[in-house]
Amino acid sequence: MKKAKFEFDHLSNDAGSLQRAIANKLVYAIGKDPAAAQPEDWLNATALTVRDRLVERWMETTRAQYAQDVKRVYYLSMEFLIGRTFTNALLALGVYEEVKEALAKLGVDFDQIANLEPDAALGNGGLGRLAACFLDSMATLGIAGFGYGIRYDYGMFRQTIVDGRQVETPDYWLKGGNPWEFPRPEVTYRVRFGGHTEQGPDGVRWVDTQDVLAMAYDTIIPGYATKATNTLRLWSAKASAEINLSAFNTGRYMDAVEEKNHSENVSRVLYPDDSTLSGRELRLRQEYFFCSASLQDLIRRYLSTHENFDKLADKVSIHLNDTHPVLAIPELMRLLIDEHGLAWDRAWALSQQIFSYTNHTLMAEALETWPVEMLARVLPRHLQIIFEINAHFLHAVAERFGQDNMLMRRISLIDESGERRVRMGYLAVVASHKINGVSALHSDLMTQSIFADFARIFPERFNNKTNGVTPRRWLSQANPWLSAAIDKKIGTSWRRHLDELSGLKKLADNKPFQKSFRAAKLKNKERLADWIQTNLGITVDPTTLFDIQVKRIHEYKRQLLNVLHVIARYNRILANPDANWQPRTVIFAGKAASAYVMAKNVIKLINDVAATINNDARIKGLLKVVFIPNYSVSLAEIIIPAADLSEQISTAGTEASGTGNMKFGLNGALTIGTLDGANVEMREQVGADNIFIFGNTADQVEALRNQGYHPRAYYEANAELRQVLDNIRDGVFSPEQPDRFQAIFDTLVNWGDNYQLLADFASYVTTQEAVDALYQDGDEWTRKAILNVAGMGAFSSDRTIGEYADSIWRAAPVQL
Ligand code: 26Q
Repeated sequence: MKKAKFEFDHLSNDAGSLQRAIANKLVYAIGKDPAAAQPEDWLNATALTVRDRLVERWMETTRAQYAQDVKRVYYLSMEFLIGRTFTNALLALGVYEEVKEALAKLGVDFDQIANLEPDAALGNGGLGRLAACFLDSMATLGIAGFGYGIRYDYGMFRQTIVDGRQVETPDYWLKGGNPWEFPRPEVTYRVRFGGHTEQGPDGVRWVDTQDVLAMAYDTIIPGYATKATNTLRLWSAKASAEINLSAFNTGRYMDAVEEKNHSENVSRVLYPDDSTLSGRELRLRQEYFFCSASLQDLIRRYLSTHENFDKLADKVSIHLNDTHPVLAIPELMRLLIDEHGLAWDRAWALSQQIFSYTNHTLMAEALETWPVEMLARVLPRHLQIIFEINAHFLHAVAERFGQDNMLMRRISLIDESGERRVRMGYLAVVASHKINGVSALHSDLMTQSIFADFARIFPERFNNKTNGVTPRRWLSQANPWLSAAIDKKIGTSWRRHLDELSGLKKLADNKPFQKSFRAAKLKNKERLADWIQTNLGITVDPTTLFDIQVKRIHEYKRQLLNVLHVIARYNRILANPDANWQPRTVIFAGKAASAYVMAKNVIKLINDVAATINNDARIKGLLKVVFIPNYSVSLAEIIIPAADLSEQISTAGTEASGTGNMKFGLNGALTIGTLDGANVEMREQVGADNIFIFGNTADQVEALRNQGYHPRAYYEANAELRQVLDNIRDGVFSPEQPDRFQAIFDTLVNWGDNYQLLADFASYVTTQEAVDALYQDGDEWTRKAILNVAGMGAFSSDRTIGEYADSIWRAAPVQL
């Protein structure tokens, strides 16, 4: 056959070419007359123009990956909390200034259209954002990494505050279209549910299933300052042909529409719980839906260039982001055995080399289990496979350690203590060759607590990979002022080599650098103050100390401890209004899971305390409290650079890592925090003198719990604490309903104070005094803030991904 002649334009990136390209897109792709174009149209036209410029690199990378037959890493995650793509793509391509200029020539305001882009909020919080940072780092390092997840129609709910309370509204993020994605209707897989299994002559058959189709949508993930790009492939549910045909043909038109809707519900909405689990069947179906489609897809890709499965484990790594994708394990076994005819032992050996698993929480209530009864109904073949894995595993353990029935009950993949349930974490551990925690402390505690038995059985599997964040989004993009000040001193390559920030250490005392560092911080605080003024109508003074806690609202994260300090400070100011107080603005933001009553109470309390203090003329602006609604990635990019003080105050032993802590440090905030998660390593990196550590250690927390913790004793012994708690109980912040916060009081004083707020209160308040004192010495504060930035080099997600690639995935970069 004659080779077809195929040529295409190589696209230019100068402002003039971009200007023409954007105008062309507006007319020919969007179909709008420039005279009638709305800002949204300009955004979409510009996004398509930018996307074109990513495609060439994308194809080149994909070809090189095939030509070099590199190992591919599949990062399976129910959540990818991407945020906005526009500015990030421009910076990755190095065309930010050019596009800005092109738009200016077209009479379009860059900032206006950039702010119109909706966040892709396909995640709850830390775990989902980590997945997004990892995609950025895999692409930047040239690792052939594929993200696989779900294209939810509705992302994380939008939070509004009505009367001080959280109200959730749906986030239909696709309403204006998504210019970044490529729909791939030809990449569609059948995902089966229900039915039953039959033992046939050549193996097990899974029959009488109800099927849903999974259709792929691809988004290009650009690497920073490299041609390497990767793919995020998200699955959307489509009704199968049978559903579309059978019922429609038999005249049951409305039934058919309903059935179609029902089957497409599987990718409808992100579950907004981040650690109280909803054991809903739809959630299980979501998990299986994307695992099955992803596994079918990656096997097809592998088989397109390999004749058999001999090299599967050399060419494929599958990483499980928490237990949410653990059904990928029995699904791989099913595909290899039932569809491709491999023997059990061979399929199992391959699986064990291919899977690795990250644990993100130790808290018992967040560990995923599914009722055996439900699995039997929804995924009967997978349940069989899980039982068989369990039988093999328990048998092997008995061979090695003897028949210890207590041990067997403890480590069985099936919890038999009540209604029988499958323990997804244990399944992940048994099937993976590597299991990691996300900070040194967390990885340590993991092998001492939830996986203690397994760490004795498989010690070589357990390891630590301390989390990191991408410096592109979290410093370069979010904080152009500080970035410019840093560039002037150490050059620009810290964006790819964050270690180079250590070059700022010697500048910590340098007066001109201190001055530019402070000027950048002030700019960021002014930007946030403007945002608050415009959007909330609250005036905050950018010269006050900005004390910020932003994260999901959770009892273990102890926003309530922060509130206790705020109230104590309020009382102190009232008692002594003319003392030399350091003025503070205390800022909160975060969403509560929609069914988490206590977390919602905390939001109401914060807002009631804010209303009381902000309207109390006696305070004379010495203290302000602001709750910023609808915390999101794009808001984080404005809030975090404005912080003087970062609140990382979880009960020691509960926050697996934290990543907000790193983002704040990178932007020149000092941390007040407990020795929890990655705070421990941050202290090592910045030096104990440059971080405010308070409270009990994880060991002390545990000891206190074991010896019997009595919160009421702290209440009785500490008059200031007692006053604060009595204020809450007596309705000082809720005079129209004095008993509104009785449950908060009881939780802390009478019902056990599970997260030991009262035990840490005194130490926290004393440490806050030290914060004030240091802030009064501006140069000394700035010196320490610089040392914090200088110490954040280790917390780049590039470092984290480098470690995963070397020691877990054994994946080398593609050569371009
Ligand atoms: C599971 C089943 C059903 C419904 C929801 C869930 C679910 C969803 C999300 C369970 C947990 C999550 C999210 C957990 C999470 O974000 N963990 C955080 O992960 C970060 C990245 O490693 C850490 O930095 C944080 O410390 C950890 O809390």
